[in-house]
Amino acid sequence: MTEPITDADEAIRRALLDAELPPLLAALATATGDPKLLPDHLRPSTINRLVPQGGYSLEQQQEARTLALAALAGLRDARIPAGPEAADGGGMLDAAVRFLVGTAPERYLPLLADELAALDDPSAPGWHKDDLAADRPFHVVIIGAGMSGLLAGYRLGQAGVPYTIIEKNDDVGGTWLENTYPGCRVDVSSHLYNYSFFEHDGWPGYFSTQDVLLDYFRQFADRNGLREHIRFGTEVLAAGFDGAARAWTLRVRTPDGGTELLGAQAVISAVGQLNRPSYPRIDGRDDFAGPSFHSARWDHGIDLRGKRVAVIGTGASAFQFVPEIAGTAGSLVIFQRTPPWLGPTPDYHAPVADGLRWLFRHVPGYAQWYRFWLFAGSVEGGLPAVEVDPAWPGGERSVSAANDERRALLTAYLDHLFDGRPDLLRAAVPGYPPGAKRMLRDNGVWAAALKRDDVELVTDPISHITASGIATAEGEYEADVIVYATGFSASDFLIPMTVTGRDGADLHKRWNGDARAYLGMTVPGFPNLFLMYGPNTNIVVNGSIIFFSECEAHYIVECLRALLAGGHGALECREDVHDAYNEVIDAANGQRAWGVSSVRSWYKNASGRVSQNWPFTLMEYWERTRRPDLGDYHLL
Ligand code: N01
Repeated sequence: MTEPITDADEAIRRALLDAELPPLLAALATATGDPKLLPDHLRPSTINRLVPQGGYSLEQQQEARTLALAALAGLRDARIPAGPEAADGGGMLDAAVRFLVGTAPERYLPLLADELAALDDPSAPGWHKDDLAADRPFHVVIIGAGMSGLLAGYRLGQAGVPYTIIEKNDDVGGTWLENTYPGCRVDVSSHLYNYSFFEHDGWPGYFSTQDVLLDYFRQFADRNGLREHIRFGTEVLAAGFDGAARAWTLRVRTPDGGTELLGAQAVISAVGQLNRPSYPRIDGRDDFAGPSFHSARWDHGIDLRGKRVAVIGTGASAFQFVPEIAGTAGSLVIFQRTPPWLGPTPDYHAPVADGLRWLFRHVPGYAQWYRFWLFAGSVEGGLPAVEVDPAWPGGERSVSAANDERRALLTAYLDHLFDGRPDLLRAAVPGYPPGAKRMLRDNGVWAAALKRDDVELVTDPISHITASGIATAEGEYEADVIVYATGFSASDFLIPMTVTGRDGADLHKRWNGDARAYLGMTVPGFPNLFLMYGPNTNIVVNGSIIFFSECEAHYIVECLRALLAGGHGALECREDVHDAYNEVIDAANGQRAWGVSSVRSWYKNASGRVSQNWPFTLMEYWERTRRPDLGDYHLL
């Protein structure tokens, strides 16, 4: 609920300096019903989030603030009481949507309408098991209580389908529980990186830190009674499908070290992609005499003060913790194999501005419109800049004119960051196209850390690890502590579980290191097994991964509805449907910067196939996951 406005004009004027203006006008128009708040000449010229304020000129910004001030003063003087979150005064909703996203393709409108109504939870199951198959025993086991698993449990609860979540850790949160390294935070806007239907009271920062996100997921679990369905400290070792019983049996390791068998009619794997630490295969790794640990298993018991710390890797994790420990450690030596592209993000570490917070609290629906605005810009996000132009002669520099333009901008940013340090600049400019590897958000702290006298960047390849440090062909770098910031075994889906499907088929043998699924969720031969954040469902330049989880949870629950309503035992993806789908995915990934570049990245598996990334817009996945087409499945 919003709070009534009591502030004087001057205070409102100050708050407006922090406003994101286009969605503010939309919110005020729907709150007041006044169409004059949506004049044609203040329509944003773009929904691209890289362009501030929808492309408003300074004059347009000034005019938008003047209009907003008058509307806010009007709300105050009329003593409009605290209202519902998304008011639609005077039926302005459609006009406001078109005002904001008029530049978006018409096809996006249904998705955007859904998004705007998110707090009403349009994706909630519109059915209940009691109404479809009250007496049919049907229990679902969900593996993992991270962001996806909690969501799956919540949705099943809404549909009245009994479920148990098996979680190897002692708490919820998944990746946000396990990654506690200094400086850990998300690189998607806080106001987008959340469940669309579960609002936060007020995100403290534009990009949330790990503790804030962990708290959010804990609150989600607590407020929705999810914990009583979770068995903590329990790990799924194996899952097998019994074709006669049309049921799964899972073997789990219990907290006391014993094992137990659990039955389920369906299994949802929500084990994540980026959670099994990957340690590099470097000779002598076991010889190191001092302490060493992986960034995702940060050893807070080791005091880094005054120590010589060696860091291997310069991906997203190192990028966040290096600036935090530089200056605490006695010295830092960072081993870089491939530099990341850096996306300038001045507010990366900034708290949400006071004025913006004030507006969220006082303008009915503004938080929703703000989220909607971020979302609209992320449906395509950076995709157009990573699409390959086959006629473009860019080689490993760039994949299209737009990509080359991005390269020039990002290189200019690096020039600026490393001004006066040609040695660091040489090491910092990537030799691959922007988007081929994960780009990192940057506000300058990485370059500032590298420029310190007590920090050294080494680009010579590591030859081996010794008892006292790390050796390259040029010599040895002595260290007291080694931190492996070497990422995750992202393409090892569902490892180390054994998963046996119909007729004894082994999932890992089927995949042979090259995991594929239909819509990232279902696999031929494995009836009633659903994967969340499965193969080719990772997005890297557009949007929040939580959007994908919401699409997946919706689709899976709709599959279960079809089973219960139709009296079917199980559904199993058709091989031809699966294969045709994967051909489309592979062809499209081959037309993205990450597919054509030869650079190493966690987007690809050992065979070089892009097994992680979704190559299209959010729209395509949303459309494909609204309702299962039962023709895609064998019904058992
Ligand atoms: O892992 P990475 P990460 N010798 O795989 C290097 C998410 N995430 O944990 O590039 C030397 O990106 C490797 O070098 P190279 C996010 O999606 C998000 O940092 O392969 N170096 C690379 O530099 C992210 O993309 C957030 O040549 C070796 C590094 O180790 C993903 O998780 C924060 C090596 C690994 O980088 C993974 O990020 C953190 C070797 N033998 C993580 N082996 C945010 O939201 C590997 N490397 C901000």
